[in-house]
Amino acid sequence: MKTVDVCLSPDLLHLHKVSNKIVVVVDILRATSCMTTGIAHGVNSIIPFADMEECMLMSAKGFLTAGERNGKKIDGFDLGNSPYDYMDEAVKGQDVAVTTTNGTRAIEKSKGAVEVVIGAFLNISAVAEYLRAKNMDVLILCAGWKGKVNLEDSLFAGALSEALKPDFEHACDAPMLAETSYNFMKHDIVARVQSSSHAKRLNRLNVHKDIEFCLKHDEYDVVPVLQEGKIVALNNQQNRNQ
Ligand code: 3SL
Repeated sequence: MKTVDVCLSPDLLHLHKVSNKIVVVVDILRATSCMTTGIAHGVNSIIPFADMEECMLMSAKGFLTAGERNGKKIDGFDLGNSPYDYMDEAVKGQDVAVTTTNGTRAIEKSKGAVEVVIGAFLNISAVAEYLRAKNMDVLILCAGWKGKVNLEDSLFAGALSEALKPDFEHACDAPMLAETSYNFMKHDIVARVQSSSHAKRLNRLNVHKDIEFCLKHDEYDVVPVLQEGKIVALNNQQNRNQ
């Protein structure tokens, strides 16, 4: 039987073998929610950069630049790291270079995987359907915050692990832990996440509406995947059933 595992922080990724797995990267607040929103709203491609300077250089190549450090939009960049930035008509059809504090770093670290999928509550059912159709073990990698575990990514890991039942078995105890947390909190998930450390950080920066939006389930039916370093939509039925 296929297995699902959860890595609660990129700093724990060395404990996992990814070369034979699909890695689902998640940064609910807000990197992978932004990427999912962008792809759903017709962004052509999104290139993730761990390094801010490298990302900035993409501007000269015709890319829009996007991202944050410690939650704040980077000076000189075209977009910040709000899903609402990616809903703008002007972003449709564009290529975006993005760098964020944790999310793009987690993607960078996943590059040895067979496939890297971008997960969020916004597209959780589409991602689950895609994973069920594949004959491959799955690792859900939580971006966390600077190496530390966070609530919202762990809750997503539990929700996705739960959604993969009964086709997958747990590779270790982390999926069970995450599922139990999700099932305990899912009925008032917005209130629960509002008390998380990163929601408090965002609220201090006057970022309020993003939090509720990023916790919406199944807003979009897209599966963003990393292909040759670019995040693009894998959204036709033929590809999903491969
Ligand atoms: O850490 C990240 O990758 C970001 O998503 C953090 S923030 O929500 O934009 O502050």
